[in-house]
Amino acid sequence: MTGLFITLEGPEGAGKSTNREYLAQRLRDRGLDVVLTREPGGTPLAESIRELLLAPADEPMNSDTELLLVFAARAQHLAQVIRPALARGAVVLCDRFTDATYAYQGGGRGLSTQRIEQLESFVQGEMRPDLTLIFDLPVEVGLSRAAARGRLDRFEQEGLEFFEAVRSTYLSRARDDLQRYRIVDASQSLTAVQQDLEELLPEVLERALG
Ligand code: Z5A
Repeated sequence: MTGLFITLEGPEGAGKSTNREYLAQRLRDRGLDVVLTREPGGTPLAESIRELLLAPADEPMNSDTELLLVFAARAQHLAQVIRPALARGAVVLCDRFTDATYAYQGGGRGLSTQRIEQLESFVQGEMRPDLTLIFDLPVEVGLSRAAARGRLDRFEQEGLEFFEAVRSTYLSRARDDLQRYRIVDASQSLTAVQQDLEELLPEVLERALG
C-alpha cells in the first residue's frame, strides 16, 4: 500500500500553512487519512533542529552546517512520520520539503545544486514528492505578510536579493517538471487562492484514490 506525498512550497508569507489546513479538510471530507506535517520539523527531535535553524544567534551559521541540519531533520522526519504514513496509505501534506533546500540553501545561499542532490539521494534514496504545489507571490508581498506577525526569524532577516533568488529557484524547478509541480497564484485573496485549490482537487483525489 502506498499513500500520496504532497508538498506545499513557496516564499515567506505565501499562505502554505493556511492552505494546507484547507486542503486537509477537503481531503478528509472525502474520507481520506490525511497527515499534516512540516519541515524543518515534524517530530520532537526534528523540531529541536528547526529551533536551531530559525533562531537568530550571535554566531553566524555556516551554510554547510545549515544544509546538513536541514537534511538531518529530514532523515528523522522521513523515518518517524512520512514513510510510515505513506506505507499505511495516508495522504501526507507537508509544509516545505527538499524543494525548499534547493530554493533557500541553493538559490538563497548559493550552495551547489550537485551537493544538494548528493544529500537528497543519501537521505531520500529515490523518494520524491508525488505532487508539489508552489504558492507563488512577489517577494515584497510575502515579506510584508510575514512582518505583520511580529519578530522575524533567522531567514526572514535576509535581504530582498536572497528572497528573489529563492522565488526564482522555485519557479525554474516548476518549469522543468510540469508533471510534479503546480503553481498557485498566492498574491490573490484567500478566497481566490482556495478557488484555485478547488480546481486542483479532482486531480489530487484521483491520485490519492488511485
Ligand atoms: N527552510 C530552509 O531553509 N530549507 C529547507 O529545506 C526547509 C526550510 C524545509 C521555516 O519555514 C524556514 O525554514 C523557511 C525556510 C527554511 N524560511 N523562513 N522564514 P516555514 O515554512 O515555517 O516559514 P515561513 O515560510 O516563514 O512560513 P510562513 O511565513 O508562516 O508562511 P506560510 O505558511 O506560507 O503562510 P501562512 O502562515 O499561511 O500565512 C502568513 C500570513 O499571511 C498569515 O497571517 C495569513 O493569514 C496571511 N495570508 C495567507 N494567505 C493570504 C492571502 N491570500 N491574502 C492575504 N493574507 C494571507
